[in-house]
Amino acid sequence: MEIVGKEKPIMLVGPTGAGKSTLIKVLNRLDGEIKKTESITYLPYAIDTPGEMIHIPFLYNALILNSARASMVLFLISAKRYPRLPAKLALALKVPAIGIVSQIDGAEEAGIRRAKSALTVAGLKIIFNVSSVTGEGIDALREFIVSAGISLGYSKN
Ligand SMILES: Nc1nc2c(ncn2[C@@H]2O[C@H](COP(=O)(O)OP(=O)(O)OP(=O)(O)O)[C@@H](O)[C@H]2O)c(=O)[nH]1
Ligand SMILES: [Mg+2]
Repeated sequence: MEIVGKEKPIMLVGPTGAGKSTLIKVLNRLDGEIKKTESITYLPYAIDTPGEMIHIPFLYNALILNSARASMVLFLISAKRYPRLPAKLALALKVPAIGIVSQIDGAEEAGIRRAKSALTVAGLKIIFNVSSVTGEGIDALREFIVSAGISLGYSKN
């Protein structure tokens, strides 16, 4: 598989278990085992971050500074957990950010609404609903990223 994309990659942030590492694989049509992300990880096609970047306020500064190395930040909140993000955090970033309500498969409507509301509080205006398991919403998200001029590391076939 050819890895394309020479420009800055996307960066994923959000609480532990929101499905960031899984979504990176799915967006890029990659297989492989997913382990808990322990530190900021620079992949050729994305910057993966550990949930701790959101859980530990001491790390917000590192998050904001590192966002400058990305072309776009994806904020993930699971529809299946009680989400919480710092108010207006997305507005402090150096690059555009979008919200992702993740894990919508089998989630209740109320969970999806709650996650969306948490993303709105964090300052996100464009929000996608996705499931990395069923693939729902993934094509629309991929199209949005590519139409913003950002390459993903997947082959077209
Ligand atoms: N049902 C469902 N489960 C998912 C989905 N995406 C990820 N998961 C599961 O959720 C768990 C956490 O996924 P990860 O991708 O490791 O989450 P993460 O956000 O990278 O977590 P950290 O690395 O700890 O910050 C794994 O067991 C995944 O299989 C989804 O769309 N639907
Ligand atoms: Mg991870």
